Amino acid sequence: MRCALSALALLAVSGCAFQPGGAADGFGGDVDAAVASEDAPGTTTTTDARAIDAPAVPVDAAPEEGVIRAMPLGAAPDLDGMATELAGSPRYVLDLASAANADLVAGYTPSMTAGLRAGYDATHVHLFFDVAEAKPHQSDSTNTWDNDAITFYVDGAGDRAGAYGADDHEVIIDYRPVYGIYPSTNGADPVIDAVRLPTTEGFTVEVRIPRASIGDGNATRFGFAWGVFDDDDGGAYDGYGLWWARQAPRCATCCTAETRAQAWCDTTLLGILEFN
Ligand SMILES: [Ca+2]
Ligand SMILES: [Ca+2]
Ligand SMILES: [Ca+2]
Ligand SMILES: [Ca+2]
Repeated sequence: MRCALSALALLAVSGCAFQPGGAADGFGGDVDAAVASEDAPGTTTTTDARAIDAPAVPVDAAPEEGVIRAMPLGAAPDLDGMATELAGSPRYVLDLASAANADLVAGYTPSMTAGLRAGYDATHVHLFFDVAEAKPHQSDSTNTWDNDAITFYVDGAGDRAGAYGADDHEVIIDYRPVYGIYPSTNGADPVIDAVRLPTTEGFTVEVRIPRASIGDGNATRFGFAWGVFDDDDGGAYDGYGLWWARQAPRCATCCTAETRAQAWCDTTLLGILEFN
């Protein structure tokens, strides 16, 4: 199980938006889940014949293992829990039944799937997570990672050097919604502005991060990984896993509090997020 870290979590007010330094949107309530369940659009177009749902900006690079490709936003950014402005972004799919570096407790039946779309504009990186599970969402715990949650990891320098440096951060946003950035002692945190929206299938989390708060502020390719935590019965989490974990020599001195290497203490596991 994950070691306890001091949380830098900020509790949202009764609404579903949480914006440190800004006003909450107060956006919440059930919405149609179409946004959370729609298929990823096609990602390449090489002939004159184009599908009518082709993205406005075709991905110009072939899929690359472990790489999340962020697309230019296709509409004005609106932090509302809906993926409208990310309609042209590939949707990367994670199923806890087949997740990388999975940590599933005894007796847990994998029962959470999720998707991620990424986009960017002149000032921000946008991340859109859609989570689906049939069971009620758990949000009873103080630790973000012990609730139903999405998580992502940012290595702003893109060095994936192992030990968490000032440019390396773990972010967890849970269902309450509360977020934490870990470790709470290193460097300047990325600025998180996010909304969690319930859907009929689960929930979405839409995040935007000022590009100026990632690495040196000019990164268009940086270390990145993402995953989910599933808690199905209260208390500690029951399932955790990553979309992808890099195969690389691990940092021998990084995760001494864990039973094995984990993305929150060893950045050699991270993949990449790259602007298209
Ligand atoms: Ca949106
Ligand atoms: Ca780093
Ligand atoms: Ca759950
Ligand atoms: Ca549990």
